[in-house]
Amino acid sequence: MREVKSFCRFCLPFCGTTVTLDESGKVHKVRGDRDDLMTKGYACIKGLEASAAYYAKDRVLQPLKRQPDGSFAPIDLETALDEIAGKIREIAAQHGGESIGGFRGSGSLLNASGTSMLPAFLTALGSHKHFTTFTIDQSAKAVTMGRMGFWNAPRHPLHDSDVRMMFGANPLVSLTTSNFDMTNPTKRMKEARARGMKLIIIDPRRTETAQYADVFLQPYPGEDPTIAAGLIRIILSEGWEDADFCARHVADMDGLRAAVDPFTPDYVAQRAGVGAADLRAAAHLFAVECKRGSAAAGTGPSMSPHSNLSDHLIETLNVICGRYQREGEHVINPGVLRAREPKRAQVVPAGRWWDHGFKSRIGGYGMIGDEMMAGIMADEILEPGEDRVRCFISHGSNLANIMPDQRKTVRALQSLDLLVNIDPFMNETSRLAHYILPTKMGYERADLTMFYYESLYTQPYARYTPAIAAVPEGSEIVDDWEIFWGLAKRLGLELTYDGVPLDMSETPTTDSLLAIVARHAPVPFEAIKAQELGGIFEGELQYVEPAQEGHEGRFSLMPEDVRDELQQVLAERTTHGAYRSNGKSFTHLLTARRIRDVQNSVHRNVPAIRKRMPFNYAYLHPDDLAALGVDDGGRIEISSDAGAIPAEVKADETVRPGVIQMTHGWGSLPGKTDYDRDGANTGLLISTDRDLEPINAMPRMSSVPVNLRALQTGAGAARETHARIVEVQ
Ligand SMILES: Nc1nc2c(c(=O)[nH]1)N[C@H]1C(S)=C(S)[C@@H](COP(=O)(O)OP(=O)(O)OC[C@H]3O[C@@H](n4cnc5c(=O)[nH]c(N)nc54)[C@H](O)[C@@H]3O)O[C@H]1N2
Ligand SMILES: Nc1nc2c(c(=O)[nH]1)N[C@H]1C(S)=C(S)[C@@H](COP(=O)(O)OP(=O)(O)OC[C@H]3O[C@@H](n4cnc5c(=O)[nH]c(N)nc54)[C@H](O)[C@@H]3O)O[C@H]1N2
Ligand code: SF4
Ligand SMILES: [Mo]
Repeated sequence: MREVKSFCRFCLPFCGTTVTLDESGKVHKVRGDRDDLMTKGYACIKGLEASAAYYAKDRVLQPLKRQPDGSFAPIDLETALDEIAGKIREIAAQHGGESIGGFRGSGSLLNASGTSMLPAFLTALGSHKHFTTFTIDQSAKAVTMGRMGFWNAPRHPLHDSDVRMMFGANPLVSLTTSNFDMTNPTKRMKEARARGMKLIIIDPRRTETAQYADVFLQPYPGEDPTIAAGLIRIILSEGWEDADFCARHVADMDGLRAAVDPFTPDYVAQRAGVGAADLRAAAHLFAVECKRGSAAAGTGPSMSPHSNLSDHLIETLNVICGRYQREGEHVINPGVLRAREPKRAQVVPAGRWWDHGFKSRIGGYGMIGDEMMAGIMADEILEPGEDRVRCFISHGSNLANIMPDQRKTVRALQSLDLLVNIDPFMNETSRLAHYILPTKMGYERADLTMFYYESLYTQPYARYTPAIAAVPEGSEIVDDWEIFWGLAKRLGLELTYDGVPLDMSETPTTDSLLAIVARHAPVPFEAIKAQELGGIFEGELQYVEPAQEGHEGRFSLMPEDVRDELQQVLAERTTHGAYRSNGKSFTHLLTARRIRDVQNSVHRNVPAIRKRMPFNYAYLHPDDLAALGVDDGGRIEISSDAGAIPAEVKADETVRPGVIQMTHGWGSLPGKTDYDRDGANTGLLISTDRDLEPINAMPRMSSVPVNLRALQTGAGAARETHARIVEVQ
């Protein structure tokens, strides 16, 4: 046995770990590494159980090909790539490059050498059909930047902020939220509180994070536009805004004032179910008592109706209070791996990029960056037409499980001429694939901390790790990039990788690709590699520069489409406990919520985790359980206007009455789910036929109106309950 330091690759913080390997190079044990510069010994159960995950029964150890009877047979990688390339060539020749699509999920987006390959591959094929999880997550933030414009320098950094306001984010569990520190967040929260930082939390659940809040608002879900508009109104009517900043940088203060005027404290309190005094306390604490620090949303608002509007109004709080770094301030984290750009004390005006360029034939949705909207992905496959997507590559995503509207997604995936799943596991998506191409797991590959998320660190930190563990004996698995390289070579494509054209005559290595990723770093790649624990690569200190001479850009806080949607919110007549949705009436709102034990659909195969979390419970306030006549541990049916699922309930006093919470990523394929084995898939309650937001086609994935019905328990009823569960799924 020997111990090696590396970092966990399961989620964003990339916790530093000490890994015990046996003689054959197998991961034996993992513990948090106290010496780690960022996470300082923290590691969660998912990371600690890496050995159980890596060598789980459902790990795929060689490429598999679907047989006519639906079973899978091993195929060697070169043959598989020959066959797949042949099929892609045929489909592209017949229907054009646009008929080839692909999706990047968390498994791709956490893999520094692999992730840039799918977009490079699709671009080379002439296809726009590139999707990622971003547009079923928090792409509302990109919509806000595109409609409001954005400050060219960062928001106030955490270390000298005296306040943080979070709408529907729980960083102490999710370790992700852009408005906090994802590395060892409980420790960071205690440190921030010890130096006096105030915290305002707006969440229908009294979360782990809310335990630290100075002001906690526990509204009905889906009321973030109302609450944010109400906070803006209080601040403006009291004159608590940063008037100087607004006068210099905002184009339409009058329009903003007029639009939020109807959102009086009493109106907001009544509608959102919060106290008017608490609302005022939140506004006062944020705008008057504290002068540095920002507000931001997590997935709660970004998955609820009016998600783009919510995000826009929440960012508006930062604008009117001027919560951005000004000329001369030190830019704490200018990044390491991404190219540095000057940060100027000026507004980049609204670009509305989605209005220009490629538009989907589905709903006319445009692009955000180089991405199409995941909310219309299934329709791009199903809707007849010449450029219908016929071949699809899923890279590091369990699409069949995690996409909203599971039934439609599965139907779409099943209708493809070719589905290739690049994933280490036999999961729901693998079961639908024509080819499963398995890859190495984290410790088996060289890597860098992820460039996409480096701005979420509080310092300019980056770390390299070599591959430390051996691949399982007898396996035929490769690094992710090798699959795309192999296909591109066969198809004669030229790949532009992360902006750099590759020499297609020379096979890269993982390190040569990582060197490209790190080409902008202030120190050479070799210098990053040389530091076992990584480093804080400050380079030349960066400061916010003055605005360019004659720069005229201003924020647009109340453009027409935002104003219209806000008026629409005002016109809604919501009766709590009797929610209308598509012609039906519902009693409760179902919201998303993450749990520590799993990462989306991953880690359900780890016995220690399943012991703690046998399936995804539905969390309800004890009063709601009493009203339903169901005990803790009883079973219910949850039905929305799109579908129904069974669930075992857990009493949870932290959840607001009227709200039911359940995490996603569970259940199996429709019709093949055994609740006791798989849990239930909340994607069955979501429709992508309707309720999509404008611009980014974001589905309604939280604040979903549902009805609840007790399933009989007790003697004699078990069989009936089981039958009902099978029927529902
Ligand atoms: N352990 C673990 N960590 C994860 C993940 C995981 O599955 N497991 N997933 C990762 C991913 S993919 C992401 S995107 C991030 C997400 O990170 P977060 O956004 O922090 O996600 P959650 O922890 O679910 O917190 C969302 C909160 O929103 C609240 N909420 C729900 N609806 C509403 C609403 O309408 N309004 C308001 N104000 N609040 C609402 C919920 O009660 C919940 O507390 O987490 C990442 N981290
Ligand atoms: N109802 C509902 N649906 C949701 C959400 C919700 O809150 N509610 N949240 C949404 C959000 S925010 C997100 S981000 C998505 C998450 O959607 P996904 O990212 O698709 O979800 P994961 O289950 O994390 O899937 C990651 C996959 O990558 C694989 N993998 C891990 N490492 C590697 C690797 O190195 N290479 C490759 N090729 N594969 C690897 C894993 O085995 C797994 O199958 O779900 C979305 N869906
Ligand atoms: S899974 Fe756990 S140990 Fe691994 S990076 Fe995420 S939080 Fe850290
Ligand atoms: Mo996500």
